Amino acid sequence: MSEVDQSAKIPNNVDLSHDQRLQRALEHWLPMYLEWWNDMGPNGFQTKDIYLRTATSIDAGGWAHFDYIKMPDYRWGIFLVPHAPERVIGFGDHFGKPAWREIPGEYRGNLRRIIVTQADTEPASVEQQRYLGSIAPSLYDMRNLFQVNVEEGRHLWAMVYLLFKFFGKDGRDEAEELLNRRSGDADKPRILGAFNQPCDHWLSFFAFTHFTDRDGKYQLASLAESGFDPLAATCEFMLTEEAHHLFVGESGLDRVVRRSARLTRETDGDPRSVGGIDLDLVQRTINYWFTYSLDLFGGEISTNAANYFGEGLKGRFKEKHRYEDHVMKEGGKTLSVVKGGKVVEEEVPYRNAINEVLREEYMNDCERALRKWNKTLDEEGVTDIELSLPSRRFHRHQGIYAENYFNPTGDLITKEEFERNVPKWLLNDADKDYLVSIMQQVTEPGKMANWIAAPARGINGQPIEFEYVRL
Ligand code: BYC
Ligand code: FE
Ligand code: FE
Repeated sequence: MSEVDQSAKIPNNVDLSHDQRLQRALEHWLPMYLEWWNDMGPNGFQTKDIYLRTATSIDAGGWAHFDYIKMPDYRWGIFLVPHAPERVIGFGDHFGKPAWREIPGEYRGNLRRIIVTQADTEPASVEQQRYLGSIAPSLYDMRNLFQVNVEEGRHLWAMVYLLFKFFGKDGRDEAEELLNRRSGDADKPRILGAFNQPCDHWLSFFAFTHFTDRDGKYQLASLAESGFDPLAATCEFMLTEEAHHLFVGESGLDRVVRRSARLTRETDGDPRSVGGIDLDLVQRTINYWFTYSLDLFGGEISTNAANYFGEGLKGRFKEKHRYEDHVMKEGGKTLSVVKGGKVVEEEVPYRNAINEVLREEYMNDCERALRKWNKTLDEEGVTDIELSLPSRRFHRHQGIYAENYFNPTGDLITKEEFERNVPKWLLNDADKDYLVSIMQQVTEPGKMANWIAAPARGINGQPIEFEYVRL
């Protein structure tokens, strides 16, 4: 692994200049990527100066540089965290053997699938968020949106690098397809469900960056354990950027909760009368994005997942530190399954339940955030309302619960009962209309829309009233 080459057309620390074929291939893809960015990236702000951070190094301390730039001039680069040459595979059937620097032939198909699936989510999220700039609640928030967008673009680069370097013609074809699929398109949709759902307002944006980017954190962390070392190294660096996306989501929802609580109190329970957001609507948004994000972990019982683990391709969250047995050939995991119209416990072989192991890590993390938001409600003097996460069985489209209907508490119900309650349980069209009606762009530095509280502090030590976007 060499130093970061900043002068190159594509900044990188993978010695691109010594691999002419790969460099040419990526430079050939660059204009196609830019065309996609201009068509599908943030709408209406491409010529504005935005106060953005750019990854410039892999040093934990000073890895990013902040400055005003125009988004299309962002330096999308390729950065891998350097790994010791003696790194070994940390789990599965090859536990303890040297990590792979090249693709093991027998796992080429599975690795390609994992990498393409990961890659596909990155541009999808940019597409989903492309109209949010023009209804941003502040310049601070607008800047954060664009920061997330350029970094998701970089995450696409991270995956496309792997496709070009290790998968030959197949990789080049996949890289082009990544720019051809479109979020929500009936004919060529993005691969995973959540990435085809609309994200038309900032409540969804914050819930998406909180819940859906958080799936990203857990998936990337499991891939950072991979025995295929280049995948591990690139995912490890992506996690550095991901922390900010999660901050945007979690703190954004916290600010909405704070403001909603205050307005609820001030208006005697009718925050909508002053253009605020009621806490029921916040709850429906949580229910919606949390459940679509649960689907992103795949089926509870999955041979794909068992294979990925056994083959050493995809580990568990913090595999080394949180687990003792890294092979897990024996043993099982108890799941709640639906049998004969009832929810009953059943043990399944552990490796087959590995998606559920990761999903549970994720759910605990989501619970932590819920406790924080409920504390915020408390601080604002709202004590009769609590936000909560719905059951993992509620509103699922993947896995063993997808065939049945459940209420948010996780009890089996009929289809009719479910459908009757959808407007109460899930973000819906009327909610969308209301939210879009109250979200008008706020352009005065430091000022916030009425439906959201100010953040605790600005970005990179700048004050909140800093001009984060020069309009
Ligand atoms: N929607 O064995 P199963 C991020 C498919 S987010 C649609 O149950 P498996 C980001 C599955 O593909 C992180 N289809 O699941 C966040 C399979 O299809 P085929 C993204 C789904 O394979 C915000 C079938 O159902 N990274 O980075 O064990 C902004 C049966 O699959 C869904 C990754 O996902 C779904 N939700 O696990 C920007 C990591 N779920 O083969 C970025 C790589 C499953 O029958 N991906 N299916 O056609 C993986 O590790 C796995 O593919 C999954 C699925 C965990 C997603
Ligand atoms: Fe990402
Ligand atoms: Fe992200």
